[in-house]
Amino acid sequence: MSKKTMRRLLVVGATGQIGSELTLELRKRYGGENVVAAGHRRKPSENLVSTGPFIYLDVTQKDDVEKIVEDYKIDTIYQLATVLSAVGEQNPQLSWNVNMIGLYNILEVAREHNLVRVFWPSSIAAFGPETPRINTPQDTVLIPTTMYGVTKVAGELLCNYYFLRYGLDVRCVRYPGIISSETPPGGGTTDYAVAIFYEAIRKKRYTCFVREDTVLPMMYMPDCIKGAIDIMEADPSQIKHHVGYNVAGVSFSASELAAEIKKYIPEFECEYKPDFRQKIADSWPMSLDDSVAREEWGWKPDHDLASMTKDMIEKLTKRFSESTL
Ligand code: AKB
Repeated sequence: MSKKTMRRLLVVGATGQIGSELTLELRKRYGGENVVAAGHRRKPSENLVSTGPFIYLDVTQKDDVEKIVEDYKIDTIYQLATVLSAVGEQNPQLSWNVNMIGLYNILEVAREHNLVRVFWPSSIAAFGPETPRINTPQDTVLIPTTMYGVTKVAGELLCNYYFLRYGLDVRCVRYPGIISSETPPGGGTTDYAVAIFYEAIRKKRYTCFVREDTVLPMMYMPDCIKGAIDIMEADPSQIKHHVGYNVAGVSFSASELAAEIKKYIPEFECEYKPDFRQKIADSWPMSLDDSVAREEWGWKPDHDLASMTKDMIEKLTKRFSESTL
């Protein structure tokens, strides 16, 4: 840990898929009052509101970001507010504004207020069709063809610039698709791998928007949270890349996931009707080489396809049975 330690944390995008679970985990570690949750569009869960401060924030408004940092004496920010790939292709201007202006505001406020550390997730969307798709290296071609991907590459470069120019300790990982049972993602290409569980349990059928042979890198939420916390708690001497670290979880095709779910729900039927998201998926890696993250700060995922599927089915089945009581 550096001489400056993280004490007062702000999670921007706290009502989103990753933010909602990361905030609760951070509150367990650092204390509820010390972790301020900021959300924008989605209504916060009861849990998020009852375990610590919650505030509405539009990350594109720098003055509002600054006010929270000053009011709550924030020293560390997790910036998770983003417009994902599929929605970003429907509204590229919105994607640029939220993703780039939002990140720029966070970095500027962090610089001006001399914050200890910033976390910002890049994504496999930073890669493009010219990138090697199997075991994609850490340092490789970054020419994405989606606006979301463009904002991820530009964001990585911006974070690196703030580190080199201002010494801001900003840390990034390139997340694969994230699979989780608490808060659904919204507007991503990898969302099929979450929706398939909800539909398999509720309707025993799912129409998948990518082809059955589409292989993408994915990660289960507990590994995603672990990655965010481990990289932020690593000693600064361990962090040599201030652009995104590749972090791999598990890679599988859509039909392999459907087959794994069928082991628990034998009557489950999946059909495949690829739409515009297929082209996005085809431009992304199938698997990642995350050896640099493993070597530098000890990254190691815990979940594979089998353990993730079992846990997802158990958690969602329990939740749905409780909500129909
Ligand atoms: C998306 O599908 O847009 C995201 C991502 C891979 O960053 N889940």
